[in-house]
Amino acid sequence: MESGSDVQAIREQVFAELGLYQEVSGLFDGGWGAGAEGRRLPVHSPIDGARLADIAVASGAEFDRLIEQAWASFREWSAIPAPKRGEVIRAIGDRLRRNVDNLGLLIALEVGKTPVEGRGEVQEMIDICDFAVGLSRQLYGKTIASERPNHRLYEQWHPLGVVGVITAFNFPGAVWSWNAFIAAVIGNVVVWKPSPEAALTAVAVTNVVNEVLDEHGLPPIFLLAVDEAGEIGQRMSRERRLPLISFTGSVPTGKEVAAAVGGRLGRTVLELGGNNAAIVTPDADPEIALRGVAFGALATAGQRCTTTRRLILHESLFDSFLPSLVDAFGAARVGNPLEPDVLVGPLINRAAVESYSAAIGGAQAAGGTVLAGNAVKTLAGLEGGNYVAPTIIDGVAPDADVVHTETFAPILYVLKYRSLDEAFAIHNCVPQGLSSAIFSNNLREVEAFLSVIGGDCGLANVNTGTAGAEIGGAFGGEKETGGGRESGSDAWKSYARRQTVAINFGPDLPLSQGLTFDVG
Ligand code: UN1
Repeated sequence: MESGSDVQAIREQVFAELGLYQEVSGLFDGGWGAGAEGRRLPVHSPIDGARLADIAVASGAEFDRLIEQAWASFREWSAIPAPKRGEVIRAIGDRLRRNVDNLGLLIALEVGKTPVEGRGEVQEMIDICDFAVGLSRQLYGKTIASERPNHRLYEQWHPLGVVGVITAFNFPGAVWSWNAFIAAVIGNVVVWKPSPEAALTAVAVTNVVNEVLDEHGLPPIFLLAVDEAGEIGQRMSRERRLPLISFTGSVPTGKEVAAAVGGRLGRTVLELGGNNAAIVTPDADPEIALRGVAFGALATAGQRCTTTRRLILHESLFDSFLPSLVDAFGAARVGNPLEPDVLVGPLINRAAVESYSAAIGGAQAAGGTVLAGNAVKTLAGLEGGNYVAPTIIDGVAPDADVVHTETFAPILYVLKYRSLDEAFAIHNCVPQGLSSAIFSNNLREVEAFLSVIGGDCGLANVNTGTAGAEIGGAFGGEKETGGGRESGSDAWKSYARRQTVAINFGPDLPLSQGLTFDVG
């Protein structure tokens, strides 16, 4: 093993740079302190199973105090003019720039991404800071022409207060930042409950961002509560002092969150499962399609919400495109992601490996043929890691249960189509609706895909894959993906309350709709 790929050596270097220890606190409410109940969350690297750290988790009482601190911070933070809040987020972006390599490596260690992808994730955090800085001067409300004389009618946007953000393991920093930095420039305070599988990154990020706030003499606005199970998340869903819960994770848990938050008429931003397809037509550029599908299916070892899970391939391409794709899957090196030429790192845990095997078994039982992969790998020196071979399965019906289920692993189902209408029907027959792609240089095919009867997802890509969205667009999807939008465009409105203001500056009281109401 090369020294640059040694988990322990990199752990030591990254821990020293980021100020992490073997034992860290998982509760930040302005200071680091947790563990009244003595519970510890062990953090293991999926690369080799090594124990990276132990995180002291928050108790219920500690969480309660944290919510009080959050509202105290809100009173101070929301009183600062938005462009000044933007300046603070700019400083946070600069601090993230300084830490881009170390945070990227920490993400690699904790969730098994390649350092390139880990760094890319931190770059997404930096990008959203830049977006949020600009937004801090663009929180526009509309002015509306009033039907009454001497009246002014306009909208203004206020922060909601304290918003809860619950994140998944696969983007342990970026997805929080899409929510947190946008919410913050509007004037909100953020309480974060990260996935137990990626809580160390959350500790490190919380440390970095609050250092900046502290240096500016500002209150803590990015609070953290790590839990090893679901208790804190459930509390957050029920907590009336959290007017918004932004949740990223599975459809079943998302339904529970929606029910609990909806039951108290709170707001949600839901980013749930994806089951994304790429349509490759005879008019596709084969090289671009090959690379786009391979990146979409294999990046982050198939553990993105945006991963390409279904390839909808024209019948004429089964003898040309498909063999090239099988070769590309076979050539993608699986292994220690810290090694330079590895493209596919480990899955997050043993349960994910079991889901991988179960899905392949289910696909075979449904008539599928394995064209590539279908192997759980034990790698020398990395026996505690969770490695699987990228898999392609042909011949399963598009409506088979296994094809409708999101399995967080590098498994691609190939589905045959003849007419474009059939391709769209296959595309839209799954319950999820996050990301979609078509590879074609045919304008008619592309525009049909982008029309109402085409793809039904929140994200539509043409000649680029389903994964790898930029932060500038609104990110999210339809159907069981939950309908939420995060990140760019006008997604910020989810974190704000709209107030329609009517001002009468005249000497009379004219009523709307021309009513008269003379009392005397
Ligand atoms: C996710 O998997 O939840 O579009 C987010 C992408 C990344 C974000 C994925 N920028 O693939």
